[in-house]
Amino acid sequence: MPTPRTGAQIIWECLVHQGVNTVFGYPGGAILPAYDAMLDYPVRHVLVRHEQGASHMADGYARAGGGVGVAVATSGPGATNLVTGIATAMMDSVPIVCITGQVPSKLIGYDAFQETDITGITLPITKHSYLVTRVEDIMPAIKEAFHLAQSGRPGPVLVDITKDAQQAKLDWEWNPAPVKMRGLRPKLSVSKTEMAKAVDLIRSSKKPVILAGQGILHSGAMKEVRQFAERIKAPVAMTLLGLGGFPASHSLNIGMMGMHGEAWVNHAIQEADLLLAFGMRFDDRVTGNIKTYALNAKKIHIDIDPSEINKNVTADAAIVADLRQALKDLLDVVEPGDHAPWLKYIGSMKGDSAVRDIQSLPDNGHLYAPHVINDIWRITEGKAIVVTDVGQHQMWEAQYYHHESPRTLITSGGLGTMGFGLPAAIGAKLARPDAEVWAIVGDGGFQMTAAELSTAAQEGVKVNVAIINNGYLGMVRQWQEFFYERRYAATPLRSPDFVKLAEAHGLLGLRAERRPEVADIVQHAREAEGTVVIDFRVEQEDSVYPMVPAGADLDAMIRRPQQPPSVLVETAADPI
Ligand SMILES: Cc1cc2nc3c(=O)[nH]c(=O)nc-3n(C[C@H](O)[C@H](O)[C@H](O)COP(=O)(O)OP(=O)(O)OC[C@H]3O[C@@H](n4cnc5c(N)ncnc54)[C@H](O)[C@@H]3O)c2cc1C
Ligand SMILES: Cc1ncc(C[n+]2csc(CCOP(=O)(O)OP(=O)(O)O)c2C)c(N)n1
Ligand SMILES: [Mg+2]
Repeated sequence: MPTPRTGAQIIWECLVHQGVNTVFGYPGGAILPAYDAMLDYPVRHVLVRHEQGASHMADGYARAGGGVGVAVATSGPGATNLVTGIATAMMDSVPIVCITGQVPSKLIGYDAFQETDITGITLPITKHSYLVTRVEDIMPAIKEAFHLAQSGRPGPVLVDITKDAQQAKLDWEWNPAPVKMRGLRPKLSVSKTEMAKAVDLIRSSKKPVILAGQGILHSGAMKEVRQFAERIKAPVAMTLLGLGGFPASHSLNIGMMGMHGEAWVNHAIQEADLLLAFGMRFDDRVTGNIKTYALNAKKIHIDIDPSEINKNVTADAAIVADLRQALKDLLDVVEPGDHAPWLKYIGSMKGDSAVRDIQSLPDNGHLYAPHVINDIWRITEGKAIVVTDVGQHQMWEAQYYHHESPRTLITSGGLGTMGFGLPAAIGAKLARPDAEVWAIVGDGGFQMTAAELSTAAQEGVKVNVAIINNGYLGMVRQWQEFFYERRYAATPLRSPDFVKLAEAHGLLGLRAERRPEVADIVQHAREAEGTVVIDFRVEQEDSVYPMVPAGADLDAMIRRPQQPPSVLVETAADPI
């Protein structure tokens, strides 16, 4: 039965029908009708301290929980503050829906107070955006937004709703019919010709490498990837965003590829005769110099987005499909394989992996970031959801926290957004309240959105924040060390007393400066109630190794010097 509703009420009716029970936002004039109506609906509103926090929280919520995250903001500055989070979600294909208030429709185009063309601004960083000026268009726009955000390759959608549309009334009822959109007809059938080509390439390959990307998580293809890898006995290399899509402890998992990937993985890729790209997009951090990338290898590319095929790397067999479905089809026809000599060869490049276990190295009085991260991994038994910020600590996390299951590493890969870590961790915890959530952040990135500590305190959300405090914008300092003759322009960083900062928020603040202190402090944080901030004072000028300099050949890596002052070595048998 149609019932009288305001546009503001329709917004919440639609969100509740979409299964939304938590939103992240900040009020203001143009969205006030919606905020007023919100009080009558069973939705938890998390009041952020800056709208960037809302879009990152919605992002972390979606990545951790596998659903859609929702951010709400007012017009003008509220909407523009969402932009960095929207771009972050776009680059990493994360489904979020952002709802913004807009000035009354009659004022659009008159430079009204807090008017900004947010649909125009976000055009290139959303899958789609709507400007809704009539109350009757609110439901179709919100329904389509949720559909688009999750369908095919996921991504962010923005719905900008004028104040008068929120205030107008309508006799309204929910339309449960599925969304049908003209122009959105993804052709997702696995081509028989391409399948046959793929099967031939797999059969004749002696040195295959599976490149496991984030598409595995999106399609829920963990089981199929595992079955496939075990069937053909091929090594599996991970992208940063694919970590967790294939268990770190699996004997076929050889580790991360790319700029800061494992040396043996990059060598294996360069020497492979077949690459099987599963839901990954050959980012430049993954390929290095594209002209010399895996020249000996044929490529099979499975991706749901046809625009990814032949974008960076030419495919010899291309399957445009949901990865899980494609692998199911392949598993029906692919014969068992055996690549023992190839696996042995990669193993020999890897050397004695115990050397990489930094816990077995003697304590030289210095605290290194890998020690901290390795201890967090060990103490949480690899079961925590770890959300990182961007920089050196992010790469060390990828190297030293071993992810066994999907959606346990949440990190900004494509945009590399500093400030992502803390708010995304708060979002992740709200999506997965039973999970232990750690934010591993740098001293620089943490300060970009540290105000969200206040959100965590007000909302009673527990995340453990490990600040890898090296006194530098470390990753930039590393580039200055390697490529700019150690001219540290604008990278030394003074920070507030992080313990006192935590205490100012009514939160527990802890500090560790020596290696033996780490384990107890990590345990203390886990057991404490509420969000805990730990200031880990680590070695200031350590660097992330290996490193493929930007644009260099994938196997032209800078390696960790084996001599003091560094006690960390990569492997006993490094060839270079
Ligand atoms: C400081 C820094 C350093 C970095 N160093 C590295 C590094 O050393 N190594 C590294 O790997 N990355 C690194 N990155 C991350 C890098 O920039 C990319 O974000 C990452 O490599 C992308 O991984 P991806 O292709 O798996 O994921 P995405 O970029 O998310 O691509 C996923 C692909 O899967 C497809 N897809 C989505 N859903 C499905 C589905 N259902 N079925 C099939 N396909 C689907 C999408 O269309 C897309 O093409 C770094 C980032 C930063 C900030
Ligand atoms: C918003 C934003 N600004 C600038 C950069 C460039 N950048 C990448 S890493 C980095 C340094 C990060 O420093 P910190 O947070 O202390 O982490 P660390 O590298 O020291 O672990 C900078 C400035 C970025 N990625 N994002
Ligand atoms: Mg730093």
